[in-house]
Amino acid sequence: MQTSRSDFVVVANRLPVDRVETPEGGTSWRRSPGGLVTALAPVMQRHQGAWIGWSGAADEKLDPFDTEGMHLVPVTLTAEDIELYYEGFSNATLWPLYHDVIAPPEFHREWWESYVAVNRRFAEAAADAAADNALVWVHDYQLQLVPAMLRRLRPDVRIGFFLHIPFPPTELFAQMPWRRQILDGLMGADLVGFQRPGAASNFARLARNRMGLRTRGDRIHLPDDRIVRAKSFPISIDVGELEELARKPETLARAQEIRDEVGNPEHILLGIDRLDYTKGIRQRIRAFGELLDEKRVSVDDAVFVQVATPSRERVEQYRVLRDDIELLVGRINGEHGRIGTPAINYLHTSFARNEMAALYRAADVAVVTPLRDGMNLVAKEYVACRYDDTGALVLSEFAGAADEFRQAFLVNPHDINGMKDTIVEAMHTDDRQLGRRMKAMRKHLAAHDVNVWAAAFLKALHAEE
Ligand code: GDG
Repeated sequence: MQTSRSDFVVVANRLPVDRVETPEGGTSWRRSPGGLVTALAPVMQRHQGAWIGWSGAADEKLDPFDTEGMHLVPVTLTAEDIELYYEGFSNATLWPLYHDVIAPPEFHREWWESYVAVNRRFAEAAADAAADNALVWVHDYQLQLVPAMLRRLRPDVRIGFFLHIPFPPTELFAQMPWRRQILDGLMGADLVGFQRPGAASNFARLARNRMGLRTRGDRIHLPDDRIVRAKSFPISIDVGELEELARKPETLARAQEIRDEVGNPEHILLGIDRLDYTKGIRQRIRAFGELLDEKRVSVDDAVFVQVATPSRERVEQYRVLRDDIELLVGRINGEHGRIGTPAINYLHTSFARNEMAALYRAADVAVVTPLRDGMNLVAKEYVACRYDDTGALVLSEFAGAADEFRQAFLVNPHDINGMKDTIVEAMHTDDRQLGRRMKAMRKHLAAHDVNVWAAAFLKALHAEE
C-alpha cells in the first residue's frame, strides 16, 4: 500500500473503478471501461500516481487503496451532497447552462453552497496526496473551484484542468449568479483545456470582459504575473483496443445475429446515447418517424436501433425526457410497425463493450445528432469499428467531433427536414463514396487516439511557456 505522496494526481468526480461482487459474496473493484482511465492508467503507473474521486455510493467512508497499479483516494459524499452538489448544481445547473440552456438551468443558493463545500473536500484531498511540485490534473464541470482552492493550499504544484463538456458563449455564462467565483476557480490552473477552440475563446473573452485581464493568443495574464493558458485538446478513444474487439470473430458473428434478429433489412440505423436531452434523441426519432410517414423509408428495408442508456434518473428533467421519447417511439411503432417488425428497436438499457462493438459493426448508418456535445465518443467509436471502410456517419455539427470528422454527413439537428434528407442521402450513397469518407475519418482517428490526447495535455502542462 502506497503511503508516500504522488508526483502525479488526478482529481475527478468519480474514481476510475466499479464495484464488483466476488464469488465469495464480498466486493472488489474493477477498472471502469472508458478511454480516460485507459489513457491515464499507464501514466499513473509510471509516476505512482494517485486518483482522487467518489466511489459512487452515499455516505461511504473508505480508506485509500491500491488497485491495478493505481493509488485511489476516495472522497466521501453524503446523501445530501449527492442531492445538492451532484444532482443539483452539477447536473441541473451547470450541465444545462453549459449545453446552451437546451433545458432551463435552475439556480439555488443551497446547491451552490454544497458545490463549494464538496469542491473544498476534493481540493484538500488533492493537497494531501500531492508530492512537492507534483502535477495535478483536475477533470470536468463538477470540480471547477478545485484549481484555485488547491493553489491556495499548495502553491508549489502545477495544475491542469480539463472540461469535458462545452464551455458556453459569454452571454449564457453571464446568467450564472456565481460566475465570478467559477472564473476565479478555473484561473487557479496553469492550463485550462477544452474540447473545441471555440470554447477556449469563450473563456478568454470572459477573462477580458468580466475580469479585465489581458489575453494574447492562448495566454491569459493575471495581475500576480501568473499566466493561465486556455487551449483546446479534443479528447479521443482507445482506437486500437476497440478495433481489435470489432475484428474478433465472436463480434462479427454477433453482428450478423443482430442483423438477423431485426429481420435483415437493407439498412440498419443506429443511435447509442446516454438518455440525455443534449443528445437530440427526440429530434432524430421524429425525423425517422416522418420519413416513414412520407414513405421515403419503409420498415421492410430500414430499421432504427436506439440504445438509450439509463442516466441521472433522479433528476426530474431526465424522467420527463424518458416519458417523451417512449411516447414518441410507441406512437411510431404503433403506426408503422408490424408483428415482429417494429420500426424502432428501442432499448432502455446498458450493454457490455462487446455488444456495443457488435452493434457498431451491424449498423449501416450511425445517427449521432446531439444538440450540443463536448466531443461525442460514440461517433469516434463507430468510426473505429469500421475497419473495412464501410458505413455512414450522420453527425451533428454541434458535437465537438464535427471539427475533426469533416467527411461525415453533417446535420443541424434542429432542422428536421434537413436531417431527414441527410439520413436518406447517407442510406443511398454508393459504397465507393462511403469508403472514401470513412477512410479519411479513420486516418484522422488513427493519428489522434486518447493517448495522443493525454500526452498533448500533459506536455503542455509541463511546459513553462
Ligand atoms: C462527456 C461529454 C465527451 C453509452 N452507452 C453504453 C456505453 N456508452 C458509452 C459510449 C461512450 C460513452 O458511454 C458516452 O460518451 P459520449 O462522449 O458519447 O457522451 P457523455 O457521456 O455525455 O460524455 C462528451 C465525453 O464526456 C468525453 O470527454 O465526449 O461530449 O458529454 O464511450 O460507448 N458503454 C457501454 N454500454 C452502454 O450501454 N459499455
